[in-house]
Amino acid sequence: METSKYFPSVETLDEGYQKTFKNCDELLPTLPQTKGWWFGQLFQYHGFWISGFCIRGSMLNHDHFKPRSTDIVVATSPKCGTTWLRALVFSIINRASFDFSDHPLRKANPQDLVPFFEKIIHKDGSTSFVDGIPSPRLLSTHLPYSLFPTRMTDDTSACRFVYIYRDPKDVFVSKWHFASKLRPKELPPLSLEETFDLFCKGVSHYGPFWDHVLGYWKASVESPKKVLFLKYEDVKKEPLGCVRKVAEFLGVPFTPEEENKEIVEQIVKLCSFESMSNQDVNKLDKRYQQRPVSNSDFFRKGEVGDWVNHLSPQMAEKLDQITEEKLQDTGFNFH
Ligand code: PAP
Repeated sequence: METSKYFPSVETLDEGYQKTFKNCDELLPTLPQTKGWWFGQLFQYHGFWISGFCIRGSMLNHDHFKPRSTDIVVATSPKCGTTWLRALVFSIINRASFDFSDHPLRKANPQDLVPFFEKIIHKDGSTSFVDGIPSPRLLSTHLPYSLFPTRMTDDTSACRFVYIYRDPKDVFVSKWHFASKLRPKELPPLSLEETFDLFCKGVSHYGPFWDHVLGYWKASVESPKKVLFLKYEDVKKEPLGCVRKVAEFLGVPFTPEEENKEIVEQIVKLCSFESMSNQDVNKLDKRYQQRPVSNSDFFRKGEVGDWVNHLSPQMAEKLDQITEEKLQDTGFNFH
């Protein structure tokens, strides 16, 4: 079980926070558990496999986070395009503040500009850090939509979610590569076949993948002003149109003057895989960053359909079949 080791000074916190930590510490051992693909345990929490640390983040959110109407949440199931969407949303929102030749995205990884919500909500052991971020706050999450409190998801709160999903075959391959890199060398390597079976059973970080996607898709249908639902493959195919769509959804459409200055084109170029993966900051290794993950780990190929190089036709067929079954009668179609 993961304990309060992340919060060494928990006793010094307000009673309300202490209560949340205590509730979480009591809850975790009662949940079904399994080993994560790299390090740590995953717990089955409200139907999703999540680390203890992120469950605690979710509980802190539930009990203490004060959303603002200007909050923008970049939401994804892991490996669906989080890094890319963070970069796009950051550059859309801040387009008037920076020159493209000397842009923050040339000096910082998108995760430092659009922080990971389940993680930073722990910073300082309370929500004080996240409360102190100036508006509009740009946050990023892997939490399923159903885990957000109603004060963030009902139509009266104006905070917005931009979600991106991707072909599960490419998601699995990307996740397997990522996990293989992160996995401690003392452990046996992750077999592609065994990991594939886990993914198919929904046992992966924030899995089952399909339930995650469906949660946001339903929300986008019910509340189109609150949740924008994008597809990685569409953004690859038509990046300019997608960037305009995101800006419009966020209430900051491009003006004719901005269009004349080709701001949309510059955003797309800056955030492209080629540009981002070649920034020195994104070539950094974790040893220099004192982090468990290197910035460079978030850039592999950035292509559509790389699964053909890793999955057998039988595996691909199996995953497609699961996808079809999961989506049956939902009204949603991956294609
Ligand atoms: P996360 O959910 O763990 O934060 P995320 O950024 O979603 O990771 O996943 C990384 C994937 O996005 C990688 O895909 P691949 O393994 O299939 O190559 C990565 O290459 C891809 N990616 C990162 N940046 C971009 C980008 N600017 N454009 C397109 N794809 C990108």
